[in-house]
Amino acid sequence: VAAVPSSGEQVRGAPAPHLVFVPSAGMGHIQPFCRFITALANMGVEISVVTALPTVTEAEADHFAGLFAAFPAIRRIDFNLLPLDDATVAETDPFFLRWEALRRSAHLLGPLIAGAAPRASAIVTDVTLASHVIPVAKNELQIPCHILFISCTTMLSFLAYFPAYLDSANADHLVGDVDVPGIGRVPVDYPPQLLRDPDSLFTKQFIDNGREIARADGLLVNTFDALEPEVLAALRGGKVVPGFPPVYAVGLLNLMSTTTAARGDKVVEPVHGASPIIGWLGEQPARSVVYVAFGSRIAAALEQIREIGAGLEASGCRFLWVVKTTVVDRQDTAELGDVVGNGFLGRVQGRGLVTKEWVDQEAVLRHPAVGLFISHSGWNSVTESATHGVPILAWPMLGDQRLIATVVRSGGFGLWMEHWTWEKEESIVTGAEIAEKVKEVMGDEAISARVAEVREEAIKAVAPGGSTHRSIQQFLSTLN
Ligand code: UDP
Ligand code: G50
Repeated sequence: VAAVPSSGEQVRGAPAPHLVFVPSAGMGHIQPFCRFITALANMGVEISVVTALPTVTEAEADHFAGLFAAFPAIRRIDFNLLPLDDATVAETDPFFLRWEALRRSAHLLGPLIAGAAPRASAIVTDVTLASHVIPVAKNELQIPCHILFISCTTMLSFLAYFPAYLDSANADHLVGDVDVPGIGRVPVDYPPQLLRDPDSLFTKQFIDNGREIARADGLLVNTFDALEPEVLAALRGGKVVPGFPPVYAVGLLNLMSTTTAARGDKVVEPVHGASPIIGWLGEQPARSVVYVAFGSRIAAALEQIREIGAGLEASGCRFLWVVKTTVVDRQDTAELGDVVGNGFLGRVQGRGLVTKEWVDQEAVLRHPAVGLFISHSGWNSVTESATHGVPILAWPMLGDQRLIATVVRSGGFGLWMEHWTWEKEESIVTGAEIAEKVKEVMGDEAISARVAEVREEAIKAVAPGGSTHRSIQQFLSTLN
């Protein structure tokens, strides 16, 4: 058994374990993978990363390039994907299509990973690829396979239980509320809505992955014990799925990657040029700015974009607003002024900053001028906000985002506007309502106090002796 490094110390005297990472697609998946890899590399773990190039988006490409530039010792294993056949053309989401291409090419991973030197100790892959990568690891390579789970533990429990739900409901898709043992009732409109469609590619992948994760050697979740204590206990106690594999709470990964760098032999921090956005934030009073962003892959409807603009304007608050009009960044050719509408940029000049560019979201949330985050509640966004003590106004749209919003609500560190949806045209949220909510939450002391507590708990978890730190050591101690 290899020596277990304590945080920030390189493994000395014993051969370091060699982990082969097989990430999936989408920044919400790539970002936590890069962070976990950074944390482990800072601890002296040997790492290879299987990369399928070109990536779907520019943001993903930039991110991988940054990782390999910061850690020349990390090996890149190029993965040439097989083309998708016609049967999948009905699907339009570029990320689901990439997941499918990775899944259908997974049998090619065996020889690629068998050729890695030193011999791989284990594979760490993404949940979207679980049903295809776990068999390669276990049957063909005979090495352990772990899943780095990039969403919340509530989502993981739902995923793990979903196949049993289908069996008990005698259904092949989501048909009603789901009673997840040990967790409670999940209303039918909280899980990914695509699960109501038995023919969607997403549903097929989700069911296969849900079944197969029970055969993983471990689930590494981007959370920490004090953030989701009950759900973690239920999952670990076998209440959700009997005999479920070990669940390691290894988050929050944004904190893990930076704290290990600070303590490690190699200090690797991303290098950012002087950013005009951070410069502007520096001129604003503490806690005065509302940050508005809906992740890396959601394009809001034009009409809704205009209402958000009206709401921010009417709130009287300072704001930083990231506007996205396309799912894939490479396709974005719109003019910002046209998107936000007539004279908006001129009217809010000085008080509001609007951009279509990729922003360094962590740097924004870390900035003392930011007092509120209006977010789609992607798990990375939520955990980044909590880490920096910024309250969240959750406006989930699709996928896992509503289940994540339940975590924000039950954790008390933000508000979930449950009737704010994005699905139907008649449900456009008006600027007046947005303005009113923004003003209300900006002054909510209970939420501010609670998010400050969560931040403290998160910092404790990643410190030496903290729950995350111990979980990572436990995980590493299983490798040889
Ligand atoms: N992100 C960023 N700048 C942007 C948009 C997104 O840094 O302009 C990062 C964000 O900090 C987060 C990730 O991209 O780490 C998005 O993941 P999340 O789970 O929040 O949402 P998704 O994009 O998967 O919907
Ligand atoms: C991305 C997305 C929609 C979505 C999710 C995304 C999740 C995460 C968990 O990450 O729910 C998950 C996704 C797919 C799968 C298994 C688990 O097959 O755009 O819902």
